[in-house]
Amino acid sequence: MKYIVTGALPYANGKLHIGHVAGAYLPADIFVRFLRLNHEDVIFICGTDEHGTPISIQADAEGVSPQVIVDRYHKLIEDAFSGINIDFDNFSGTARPPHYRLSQEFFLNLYNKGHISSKETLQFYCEHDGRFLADRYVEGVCPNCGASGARGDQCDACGQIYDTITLKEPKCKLCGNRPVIKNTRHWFLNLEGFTNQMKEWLGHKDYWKENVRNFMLNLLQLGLVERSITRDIKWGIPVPLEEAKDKVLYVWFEAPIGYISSTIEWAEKIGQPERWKDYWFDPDTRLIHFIGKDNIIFHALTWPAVLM
Ligand code: B3M
Ligand code: ZN
Repeated sequence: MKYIVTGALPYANGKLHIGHVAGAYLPADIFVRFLRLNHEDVIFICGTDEHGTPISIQADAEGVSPQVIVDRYHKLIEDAFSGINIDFDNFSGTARPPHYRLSQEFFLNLYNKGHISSKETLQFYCEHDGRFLADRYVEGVCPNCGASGARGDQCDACGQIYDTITLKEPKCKLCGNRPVIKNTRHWFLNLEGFTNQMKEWLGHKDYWKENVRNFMLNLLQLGLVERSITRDIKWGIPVPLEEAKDKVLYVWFEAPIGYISSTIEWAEKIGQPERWKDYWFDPDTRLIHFIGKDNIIFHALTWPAVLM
């Protein structure tokens, strides 16, 4: 049996801390060592997550470009992992050109198959800063559980994702002002179309942790909806459509594709450029993701749908 084991790609916006290690990486490392002791065929894949508002907010705060932040923390994180003997087969980063190309290919593929559509949406816009407030640029009270400190794209307290403008008491992260609501076009992944496949797939996951499985079953019961996968920010992978020139792909759409682009980089480094396909294209390969609890929805819903 072949195994692809991944550790969630840490954002390149700060140092690695003990919580990261205890949460996702030490368990993954133990699992990989166990598999290897049993002579299993396993690759252990990771890298840094280098896009999205976590990176651009840090860059804004320091008054440098996002690439400066990415380069600095990629190195620090990689060194920290080797310092504690967590040895990935490959440790890549999502701001590298091959990852751009692969992510755009995924987008176009889904688009051409009719799984992506666009529509005008309402988004928070800060008149003081003159920008749309994507994801972490806006904070407020979670429309689902009422926790404060919820962001535009997700609440870390309950793990839910929601329509940004449903966030209560919104405040611009940059200036603290209350944003207004403005129109802008975005592209959406139509998850409804994957309902039956997701049900069937989830039905076999009786070995998942109960909280993860219940969270997912509950989502299915509520009904899968479309999720926006583009953003009005500058730092990111351009949406590969003429009519979306000024938009980038949502970080949570492209970051998991980093598991594949990191494996491709590995195959190239070992001089067998086609070797990644042995893992990713073999239907018997077991793909095991080690993640934090606020990453559940993206690894158990959107990413599997994209792979389907
Ligand atoms: N960077 C979230 C996090 O660090 C995110 C994981 C991506 S895995 C594809 O919490
Ligand atoms: Zn919440």
